[in-house]
Amino acid sequence: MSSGKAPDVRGVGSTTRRTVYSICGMCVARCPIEVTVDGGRVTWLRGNPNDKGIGESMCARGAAGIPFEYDDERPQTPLIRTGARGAGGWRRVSWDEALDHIADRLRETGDEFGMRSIALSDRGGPFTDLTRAFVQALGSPNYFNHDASCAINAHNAARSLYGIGRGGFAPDIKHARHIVLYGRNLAESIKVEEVKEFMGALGRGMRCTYIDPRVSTTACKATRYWQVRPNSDYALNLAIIHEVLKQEIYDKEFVARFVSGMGALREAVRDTTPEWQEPHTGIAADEIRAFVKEIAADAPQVIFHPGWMVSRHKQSFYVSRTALILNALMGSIEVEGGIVIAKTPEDIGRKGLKKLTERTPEVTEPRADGAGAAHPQWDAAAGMAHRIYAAMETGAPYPVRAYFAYRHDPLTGMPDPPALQKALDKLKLLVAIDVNWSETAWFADVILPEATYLERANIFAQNNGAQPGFGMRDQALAPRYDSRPAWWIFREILRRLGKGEALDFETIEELWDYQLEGTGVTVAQMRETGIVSLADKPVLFPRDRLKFKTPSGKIEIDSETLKKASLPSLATYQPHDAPGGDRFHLLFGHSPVMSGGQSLNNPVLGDLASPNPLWINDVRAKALGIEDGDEVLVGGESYSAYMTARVTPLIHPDAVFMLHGYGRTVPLQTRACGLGVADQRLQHGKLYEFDPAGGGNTMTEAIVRVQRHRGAGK
Ligand SMILES: Nc1nc2c(c(=O)[nH]1)N[C@H]1C(S)=C(S)[C@@H](COP(=O)(O)OP(=O)(O)OC[C@H]3O[C@@H](n4cnc5c(=O)[nH]c(N)nc54)[C@H](O)[C@@H]3O)O[C@H]1N2
Ligand SMILES: Nc1nc2c(c(=O)[nH]1)N[C@H]1C(S)=C(S)[C@@H](COP(=O)(O)OP(=O)(O)OC[C@H]3O[C@@H](n4cnc5c(=O)[nH]c(N)nc54)[C@H](O)[C@@H]3O)O[C@H]1N2
Ligand code: SF4
Ligand SMILES: [Mo]
Repeated sequence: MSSGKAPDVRGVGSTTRRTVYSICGMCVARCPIEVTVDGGRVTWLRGNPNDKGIGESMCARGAAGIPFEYDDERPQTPLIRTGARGAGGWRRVSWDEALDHIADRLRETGDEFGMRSIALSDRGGPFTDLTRAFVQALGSPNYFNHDASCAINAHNAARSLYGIGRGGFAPDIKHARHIVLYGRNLAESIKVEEVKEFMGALGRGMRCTYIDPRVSTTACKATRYWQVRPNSDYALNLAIIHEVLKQEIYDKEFVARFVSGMGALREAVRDTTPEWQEPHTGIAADEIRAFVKEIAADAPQVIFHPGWMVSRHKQSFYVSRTALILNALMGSIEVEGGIVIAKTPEDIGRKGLKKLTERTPEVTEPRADGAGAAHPQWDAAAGMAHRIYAAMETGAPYPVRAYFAYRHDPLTGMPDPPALQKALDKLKLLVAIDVNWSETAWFADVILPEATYLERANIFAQNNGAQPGFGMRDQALAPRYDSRPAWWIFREILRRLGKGEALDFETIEELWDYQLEGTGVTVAQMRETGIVSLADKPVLFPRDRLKFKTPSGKIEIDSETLKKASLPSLATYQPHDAPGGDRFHLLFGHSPVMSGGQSLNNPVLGDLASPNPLWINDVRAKALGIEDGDEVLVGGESYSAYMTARVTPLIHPDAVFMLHGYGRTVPLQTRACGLGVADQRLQHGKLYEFDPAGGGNTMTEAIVRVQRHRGAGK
C-alpha cells in the first residue's frame, strides 16, 4: 500500500519571518511557547506571551530546542533491524515498507493471540486522545502511560480520596501562605509557570516547608527544611495529623460537610505522636508542634503538595494520601491560596474537545495489567506499565506480543533494564516511535522517526484547570529528514489494517475541525494566540456546591474503592532499618538542565553536563575511608560502576544520591554514550516490585554498596 507524505501545514515552506504558536516538547511540562521562524529556520524560542502565567519565560531545556532541531544525531528515516535485538544492525527503509512490515506483524500477532495482545505506551498528558484512539481502533484495551515510574501513587491516592486524579488539582501557589513539599524539588525539577509562582510567592513572604533527605536547591529556598530519613514521610504525616486533631486546629465546618471517615482517621493516628515519629524520621517532636502552630495560623492558605514523583517506595501511596487528607483538614480545598479543583470546559458550561476515541466502539476485553479490575484502585486510563511488562514476560493473564513505545523510553525510565529487555525480547514486534536514539529504539525491531515538535502539528490539547482552555502545537518548520507526525503514522497503520475510520483525516486542519466541533472556538482563533481560555478568570466553585466524584460524593478518608481492593485506607506505618556499613538507599532526581533520559546528547545541554557524581554523607564516608573526589565503586546486586564521590553533610546518612539520565549506551549518540552512570541499572529487581496500593515501582528501596576504589590512592 502506498501512503505518500503527510501534508505540511499551510505556510510552513515560506521564507518570510513568521511567529508560530506551539507547545514546548523538551520535557513533560509542555509549556506554551512562541516560535520565531526566519528564512525557514527557527531563530528564537520563548514562552507564549499570550499566556499570562508563563509570560515570555522559558527554561534552559526549552531554549535548547534550537540545537536539538539542528542536530543530525537522530533517526532520519524509518529503520528495520537486521541482526540480533540491540546489536545495532539496521536497514534504511521507506515509510511504505516500514508501515507494511508493521501491519503484517500486527495482523499475524492478532491472528495468533488476539488484538488485545498489542500494547502501546506513551508519556501521558494532554495529547493522549490520539494514542488511545489508535489502540482502541486496533481492538486492544492495553494503552498505558509512563506513570508507573513517575506520578502513579500520587495519582491513585488522589482518586481514592477525591475521585479525581493528580492532574485534577491546581495548587494556587500565587496566593498561598504556606506550601509543604515532600521532595517536590520544584526549583530544579521544573515547570516554568509553577517555579515562577513559587519564587514570586516566596518573595512576598509565603512560607515553605521542604522535606527531603537531600538539600536540593528548593531546600535552599525554603523557610523550613527537614532532612527526613529516606522513605519515612508517612510516619511524619501521621504525626502531623495526630497533632492537628489533638490541637483541634482543623476546619470543623468543612470536614463535617465534605469529609467522611474521620473516625477511622482518629483511630489510625491515636498513637502516632510527634515523639513516636522521631526515631522513624529523625525530625524532632518539637519541630512538628511548631510546624502545626504555623499551619494553624496560615490555614486555609496552606498547600500540602501531593507530590509528583514521590512514587518510590512501598508506602508512597499513603504519603500522598495523608498529604491530601491534610489539605482537607486545613479546609484548603477550592479556596484562593489552596488547592483548586481543575475544571473541565463542561464544568463551566462550555463544551470540551470532541474525542477521537468517540469514533470507534470501546474495547470491553480486560486489561493485561488488572488496572481498574483486579486492582480497582489503579486508574485503568493510566494503566500500570510494569504489569504489562510482566504479561510480556510470563504470558499471564494473557500474552502481550506486540508493543509500541511512543515518546517513552522504558529502558531508561523503568528500573532494571536487563529484566525489561528479557520481557521485551519475547515480543513478536517492538516498534519505537521517537525523535532520538532512545535506549528502547536501539533494542526495537522497527524505528519510526517522528517529526520533531517544531516540525509537526499535534492534535489540540485540552487543558483542564482553574481556567480551562485549549492549547495548540502548530507546525513551525518543514521536517529536516524523512520523518512524519504521529497522527499520520497511526492513521497509516490503521488504514493498512482496514481500521482507518478512527483517524480518517486527510490533513491536521480537518482533524482540528473535528475536535473543535460545537466548542465555539475556531482554528483561526487558536492560531492567533496559541491558547484559548474558556473562562476570563480562575473559577472557584461555591463551597455549598462542592461534590466529589467518589462513590459517596464526599472526600473519602475511609475509601470504598480501597476496601474493594482489600487494602487499608490508612496502613500501619512500616518502619525500616537504617542500612549500615557500606550499604545505602539509592536516591535520584532530575537536573535543572536535563530532561529525563532524552537530553544528554543535546549539543548544548550535553555540554553543560559532566559525569554524574555520587552524593554521600560526610560522616558515613569518613567511616569508609572515602574523601571528596575519590573514585568509588557503587554496586547493586548484579551491576556495579565507578563514580566520583561528592562527600557532603547535605545528604542524610542513610542515603546516597545521583542524577538520572546518564549512562547511555547507544553509540550513535556520540556525545552522551558512556557518560556517567545510569541509576536505573543499579535498581536491580525493582521492575516487578511495587507499592501494592498505588502501584508505582519501589525504586528508592534499592540498596547499593559503596566502596573506595582500591586502585584510587591518595
Ligand atoms: N529540569 C527538569 N525538570 C523536570 C524534569 C526533568 O527531567 N528535568 N522532569 C519532570 C518530571 S517527569 C517530573 S515527574 C518532575 C519530578 O519532580 P520531583 O517530584 O520534584 O522529582 P525529582 O527531580 O525526581 O526529585 C526528587 C527529590 O526527592 C527526594 N527524595 C528521595 N527520597 C525521598 C523521600 O523518601 N522523601 C522525600 N521527602 N524526598 C525524597 C530526592 O532527594 C530528590 O531531591 O520534574 C519535571 N521537571
Ligand atoms: N531510575 C530512575 N528512573 C526514573 C526516573 C529517575 O529519576 N530515575 N524518573 C522517572 C520519571 S519522573 C519519569 S516521568 C520517567 C520518564 O520516562 P520517559 O517518559 O521514558 O522519559 P525519557 O527517558 O525522557 O524518554 C522520553 C523519550 O521520548 C522521546 N521523545 C521526546 N520528544 C518526543 C517527540 O516529540 N516525539 C516522539 N515520538 N518521541 C519523543 C525522547 O527522545 C525519549 O526517548 O522516568 C522515570 N524513571
Ligand atoms: S519546563 Fe522547560 S523544557 Fe519543560 S516544557 Fe517548559 S520550557 Fe520546555
Ligand atoms: Mo515524571
